[in-house]
Amino acid sequence: MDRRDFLKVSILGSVLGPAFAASKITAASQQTDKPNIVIIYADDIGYGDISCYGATSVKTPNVDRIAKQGIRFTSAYASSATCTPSRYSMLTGQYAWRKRGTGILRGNAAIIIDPGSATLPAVLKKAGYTTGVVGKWHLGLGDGKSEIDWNTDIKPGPLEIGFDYSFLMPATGDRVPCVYMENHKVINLDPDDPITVSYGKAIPGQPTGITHRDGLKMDWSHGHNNAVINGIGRIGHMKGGKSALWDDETMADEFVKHANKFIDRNKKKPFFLYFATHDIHVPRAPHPRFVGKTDMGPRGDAIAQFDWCVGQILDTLERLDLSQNTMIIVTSDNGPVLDDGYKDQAKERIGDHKPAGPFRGGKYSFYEGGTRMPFVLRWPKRVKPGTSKAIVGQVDFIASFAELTGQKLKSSDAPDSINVLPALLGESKTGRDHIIEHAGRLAIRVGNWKYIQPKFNNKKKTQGKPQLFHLNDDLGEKTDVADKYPEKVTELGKMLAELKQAGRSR
Ligand code: NG6
Ligand code: CA
Repeated sequence: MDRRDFLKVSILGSVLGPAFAASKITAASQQTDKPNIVIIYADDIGYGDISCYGATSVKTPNVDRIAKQGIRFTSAYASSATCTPSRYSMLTGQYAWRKRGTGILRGNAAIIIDPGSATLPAVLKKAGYTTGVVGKWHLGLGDGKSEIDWNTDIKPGPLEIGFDYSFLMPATGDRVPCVYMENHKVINLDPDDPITVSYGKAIPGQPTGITHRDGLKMDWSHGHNNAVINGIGRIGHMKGGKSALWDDETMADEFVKHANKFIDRNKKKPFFLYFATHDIHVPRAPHPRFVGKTDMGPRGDAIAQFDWCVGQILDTLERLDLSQNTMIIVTSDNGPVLDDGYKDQAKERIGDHKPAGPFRGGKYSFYEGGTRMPFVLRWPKRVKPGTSKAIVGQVDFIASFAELTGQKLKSSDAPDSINVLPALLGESKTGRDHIIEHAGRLAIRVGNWKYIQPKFNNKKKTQGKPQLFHLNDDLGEKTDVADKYPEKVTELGKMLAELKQAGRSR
């Protein structure tokens, strides 16, 4: 109800008295029909890292439980093969590659989502939801007019783009500042020990991963040799804020605690929770109780920890009797990576585990392994269990949930978000007819054809040829069939160019 409707209703209510009261009850019960929405967003978990998608070296019983009681999607996509652009696309409904400055952000970057725009939380808030984000942010903070001062209120941030509550890691686990923020503030900060952050020069007198390499509890393999926090080298320099520093080993517990509290506080009204885990991004330092849960070392153990987080949220929903009318989605922001900058044995101990499942590539890649994600959805009240091959994108959440909650989007809102609600609910076998994938270059999947742009040189001139794969016979994108189907190459190249040019997908 917008303000005008609200005024109309209140005026009518006072005139009509009891008759109106009855209709008010109907409206309220319709409200409760809106499902709660929980998106659990993993970091760097690949299609093959989850047991209901084929993993055997690690068990993910909680994600599997959602798959069993809901729908397991096999053609669901993140928009990009790295974190910031995938998250940007999911929350704005606009492909990140359409906007400059949406690549992997530094820890002190300004916010890249415009306050006041029709974001996923803003749309749901308008529909009457209480909205919260817990976990990894990595979408920037502050207006960029001046350096972020971590010792004062920091905004704009999530609260200015549609969230009612936030408990965050500002950027990534491997980037400073290594502190938690609640709403506008760094928590547990001692004013006498203020935080300084630098993504340029080292801060004199502070140990770094180079000067103090011998004492590190996890050595770095590339990058990650600036500030040393909790015995781990990070990207970026940081000084101060000792009492506010996080502990990597208890981070999953901390996020779960705040996600559960948010659910508990809002159990009586529809809520939207975006729960973005740190797992299984680097540095992988799971809690000791998960160490050794798999034979794959920290990367495998972090998957077990991730699954535990999912289980905790499921248990909370169950305990509060919210399971039936909560739509819960578990998916990931980009494909898998083994060595992402720390010597954590991910490569050495992988065994026969296939992190990207049957797909080629992983994080940073425009092949399917980069963006094709595990994606399970459960909403017992409405959705029948099954599997789905429908093509759906995380970028589609806004248009789909706007439809679900009776919100109208303006044509300029969420330009790449397509309403795939029938597919998400298992009521249609088809979702989108195409999706654009992004990792430096763009690729487009149309039906079972996949076209990958040629490489460009630094003058934006093509260098090399486009690639074409037929995913039906070649899920692993092993055989480039561009020479065999030149018309297809032309057709898909043209379609991609037109979609780029149009500035929108719908
Ligand atoms: C890279 C980092 C990598 C990771 C990534 C972002 C190095 C050498 N590599 O630049 O470790 O942090 O950025 O990952 O520093 S993402 O999942 O948040 O996109
Ligand atoms: Ca990621």
